[in-house]
Amino acid sequence: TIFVLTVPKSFCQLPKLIEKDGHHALLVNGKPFFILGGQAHNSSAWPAMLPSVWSSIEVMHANTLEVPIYWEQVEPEQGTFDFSLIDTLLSQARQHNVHLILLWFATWKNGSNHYMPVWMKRDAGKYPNVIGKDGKPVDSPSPHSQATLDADKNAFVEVMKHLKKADERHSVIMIQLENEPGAWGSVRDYSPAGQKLFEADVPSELLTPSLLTALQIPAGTQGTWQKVFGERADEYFHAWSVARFIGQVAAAGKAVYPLPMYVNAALRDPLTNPMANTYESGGPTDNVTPIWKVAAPAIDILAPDIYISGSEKILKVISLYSRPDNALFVPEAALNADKVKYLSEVIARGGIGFSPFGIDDNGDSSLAEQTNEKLASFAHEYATIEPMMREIAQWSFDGKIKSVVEREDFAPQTIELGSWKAIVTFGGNRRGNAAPVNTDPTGKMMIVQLEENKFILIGTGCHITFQPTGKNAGRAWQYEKVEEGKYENGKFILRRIQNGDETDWGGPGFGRVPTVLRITLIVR
Ligand code: N0T
Repeated sequence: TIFVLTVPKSFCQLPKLIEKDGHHALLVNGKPFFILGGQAHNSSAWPAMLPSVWSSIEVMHANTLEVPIYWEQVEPEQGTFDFSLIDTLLSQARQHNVHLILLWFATWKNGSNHYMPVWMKRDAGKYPNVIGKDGKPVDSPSPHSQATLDADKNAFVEVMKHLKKADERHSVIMIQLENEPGAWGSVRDYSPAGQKLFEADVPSELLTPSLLTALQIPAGTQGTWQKVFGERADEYFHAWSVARFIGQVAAAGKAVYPLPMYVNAALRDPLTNPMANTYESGGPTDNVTPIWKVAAPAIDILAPDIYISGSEKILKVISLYSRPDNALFVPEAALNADKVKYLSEVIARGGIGFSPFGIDDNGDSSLAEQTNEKLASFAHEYATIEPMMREIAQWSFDGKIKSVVEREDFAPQTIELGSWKAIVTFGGNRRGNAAPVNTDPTGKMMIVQLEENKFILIGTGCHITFQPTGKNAGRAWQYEKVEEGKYENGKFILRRIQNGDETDWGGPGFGRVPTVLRITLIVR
């Protein structure tokens, strides 16, 4: 007997990004997919470290592992390539039924050249660093070296060739180019090569009316960097140079194997418009994303790494990076409980994924328990969302989801839902009566509007009630049904109906572990 194994066509579809009405989706096997991610520590992509990485992925209920691949390991000698680590990652990802995002730690890692192969580090003349204003070398690679660009491009193309062959099942759904590129310690490259370019005229690609508008420069301005961009000239020049470099690496890789690609940003303060000597200069910070879009069209997404605190700042970052031309993706967030609520916000904004950083025990097994504790709050969210991830990704893409997060003042918040207004009050107890306020503002509520009067709610640390508005304003109302349950294979599975004390005292309550409710309302 001959068995013919038919692989469904969707299985072979390349991961792809799409956009509709400012909402984005990452298609995996042809359908919107939301990345419930976890990122390994920097030095954990070694076979001996991977058991802890996978154990954390399991504990978290993550569907995607973000993991570095190292240029120094991939090309130990110039032109000699070692893909053993990539193959190990691919086979283990399949075993664990988890997707991968590979992080190409190459010319830039946090603004430095530390992942360049030794043969490059030994030849600083050929692969130079940035020179600071004081004439001294800075610990950051120069974006103006053709030799460095050629070497990075060449190695990355080999990686993508290998992936194309070795990953027909598309375990790898996206690639991060470099890591937090830019420079700490100098706003730009003052080397003779850099200086010459800086003193030349701004390239015409950068002087389009739409870009000048985005950068708030009067239309028609032209001339040198200094003349066109004034006090921002140094930073914009570095952003242009770094983005051009990485854009060419990405384009070369995509020509071989066109996976979605992104670059991550070490953020600047999103509220005070500080100068670039106070943050990493040249990376895709919020003020230079328009430059990056023009300089590096092969980069699909500019993505914020969220280590800052405070809801005002973080919500601002989320809105700055979710734009019709930029899918919102948070590839790194500090692994602590106060970041968890923003997962809902990213989903509600039509984003494509979220991932805390540093999920494994980092080579110290005595930290395993502590690590699991830190993972717990993400684990509760992921465990709730994971079985309904495909539905959530579709609703998010369709713009059906709204979210509020608890602020530092613990104040109630409202969500407009057409002929209903939802009022969310924060407090840690399930019961409406005598609910204490949360000790930390970790509460949040996400609402999916399925129909005019029918909603899916996922929340923690809050209560919700409704008010008829618009055409229903002033009418009496009540719950038709408050169903608690979960999604499985696209169907809502009822656990119980909430009524009586569970709904009468200030509305249904949500504890520390997220609950999924399906609520239907009626007016009388
Ligand atoms: C992140 C991580 C890892 C004045 C830090 C954050 C990761 C990288 N960098 O653990 O190194 O690979 O992307 C930089 C945060 C800078 C904060 C500066 C505050």
